[in-house]
Amino acid sequence: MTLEAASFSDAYAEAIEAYECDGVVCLRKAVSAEWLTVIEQGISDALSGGSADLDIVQIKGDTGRFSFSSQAWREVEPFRRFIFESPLPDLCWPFLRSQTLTLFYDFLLIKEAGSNSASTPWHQDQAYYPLQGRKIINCWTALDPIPLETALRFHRGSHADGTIYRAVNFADVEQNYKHARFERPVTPDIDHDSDAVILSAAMEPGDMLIWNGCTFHSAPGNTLNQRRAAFSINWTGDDVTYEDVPVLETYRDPSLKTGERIEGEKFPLVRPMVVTV
Ligand SMILES: O=C(O)CCC(=O)C(=O)O
Repeated sequence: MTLEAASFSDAYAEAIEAYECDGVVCLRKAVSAEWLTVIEQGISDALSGGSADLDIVQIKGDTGRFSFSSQAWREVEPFRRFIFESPLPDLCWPFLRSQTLTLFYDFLLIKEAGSNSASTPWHQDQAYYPLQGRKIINCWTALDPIPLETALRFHRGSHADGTIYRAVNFADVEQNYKHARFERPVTPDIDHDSDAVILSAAMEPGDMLIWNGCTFHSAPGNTLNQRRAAFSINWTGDDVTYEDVPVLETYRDPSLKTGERIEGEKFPLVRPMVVTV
């Protein structure tokens, strides 16, 4: 699934095809060193009180913590700059094959060295969202070298039929997720499915994974002696509508009704730009 960025313009169409076929693609050197510095400034701001929605978790027995924050762009200026002023929107937009590009939310995830237990179970992002539609992507930029031991894993092609499975509880997969929708099928046992093809790629800072909201993925904890951080942006396209169901506050906009397009103050339309005269 990896793609070297050497002849980027030729490879771009192939990357979109790979994304559509596999449900995930890795773009090498997608974010420049200058923009990575801006993101690091955002992390520093977020961790020093700039982001209200910041969780810092220390699991018993681990030496390192893991931290995560979503919708921080609303308060953290460097994140806002990266999302709205960098080449990022134009890089991501074609993957949606959409007339529009809407920012759903940003997500910062830092697994410190020794956050061994901070694993991420198999899940589909869209299982947690109050959204209907197929044009939903997660664009996940590595901020540190990420070797295969701590890399994300993807079940190739698992996005293809658009089935949304029941959301799992990240803290304990044996327990029900608090907003689980019991009418949905349970998450398949991918680790014991001999037909499942698992894609994974070691990454360098600035490499970006793009995956579909229905693609199953998981990740191990960080057993290494180095930080493993990523900043991801979740975008939606022109077929996506809101569904007024119980979800986490970060994904909710109480001003929206079921069936409405999700653009608004919380989920801004980024392309095409709205020009006011
Ligand atoms: O990097 C990880 O450990 C998990 C990331 C993830 O699953 C996500 O952002 O949806």
